[in-house]
Amino acid sequence: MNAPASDTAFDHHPRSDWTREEIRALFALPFAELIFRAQGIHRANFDASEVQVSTLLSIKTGGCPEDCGYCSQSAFHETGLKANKLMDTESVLADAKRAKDGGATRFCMGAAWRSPKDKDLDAVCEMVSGVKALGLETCVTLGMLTAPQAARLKDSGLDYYNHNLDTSPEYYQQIITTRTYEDRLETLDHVRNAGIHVCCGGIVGMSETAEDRVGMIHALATLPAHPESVPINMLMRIEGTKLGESAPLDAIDFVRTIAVARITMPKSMVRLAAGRDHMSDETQALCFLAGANSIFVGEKLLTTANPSQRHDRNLFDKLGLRPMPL
Ligand code: SAM
Ligand code: DTB
Ligand code: SF4
Repeated sequence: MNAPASDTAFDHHPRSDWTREEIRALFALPFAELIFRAQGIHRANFDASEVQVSTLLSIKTGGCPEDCGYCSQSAFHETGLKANKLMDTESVLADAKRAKDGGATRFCMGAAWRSPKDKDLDAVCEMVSGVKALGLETCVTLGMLTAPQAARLKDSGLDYYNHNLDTSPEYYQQIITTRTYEDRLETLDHVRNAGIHVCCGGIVGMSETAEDRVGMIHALATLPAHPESVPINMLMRIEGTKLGESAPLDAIDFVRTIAVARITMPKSMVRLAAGRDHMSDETQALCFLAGANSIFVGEKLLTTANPSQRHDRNLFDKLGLRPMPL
């Protein structure tokens, strides 16, 4: 079938009833047509010169009991990564202050847990309150949550919870076996019901098929409400992980994924997340043209490299982009 002639550019209510056929047809558009539509929708909803800037910190690294095939931190993988205990609050706040001085408006803290223990959650809540008091937006990603845990995080001042669907429902079982797609949807429900903004996206470049990318965007765009933030990660290939030898995804296919996310979730922040360190400035420019309007800055993501601050400042200057104010 043809791509829908009018998408949601001027609709006030983003659609949550996208069909896979419609999403497949968007992916199949001629590239210029796809970018033109994504740009129109981006401009109808955002200032296209502004990019939201977040910084990541791994507050508890490695030794994770989950078997996510892409991850350096899974105990199932021999990646040479040193496992660490949960950081102390003071060091986390010092890092958050540096992130703020570096221009970030949101600080995202990640922990390599299946789900947080209540004692650990006490410490994370203290970190969240401290980061919030610095005048930053707060985000954490701690694995699966119960409803009471989500409520506690909300009370501590949490703005966003990151929990990704990662890929299509049908490819998922080949990537992760220790928790299900339904488990993830349940955590997302708890987060949403607690009144925390949802950050939920996925990874491409995991040797998935084009139809898996359709399925991933379909799953995200048909959630009960669109995630406020949609990170699209290009796989960081890590030696020793199950997916360490995956064939790289063509950059144009990556840009198409961003564009279809923008068109189907018009009011969400679409984040050009992991993978920028291996991307040319030209590919990143195409991602911004396709409607990406959020990035991670800082020289490290959780365990892997990200472009230098100097490189990113230069990129913003070249493209005439500005950090989005809070
Ligand atoms: N342990 C928590 C969890 O998985 O829910 C939080 C941290 S986890 C590292 C957060 C997300 O980062 C994953 O869901 C995945 O989408 C992304 N990610 C992890 N490793 C990656 C890699 N090598 N390349 C790209 N994205 C990755
Ligand atoms: C997300 O979607 N991407 C970020 C954040 N959420 C937590 C993580 C990217 C991790 C990349 C691999 C690493 O640095 O270990
Ligand atoms: Fe653990 Fe998260 Fe890595 Fe999966 S992605 S192995 S849950 S740290």
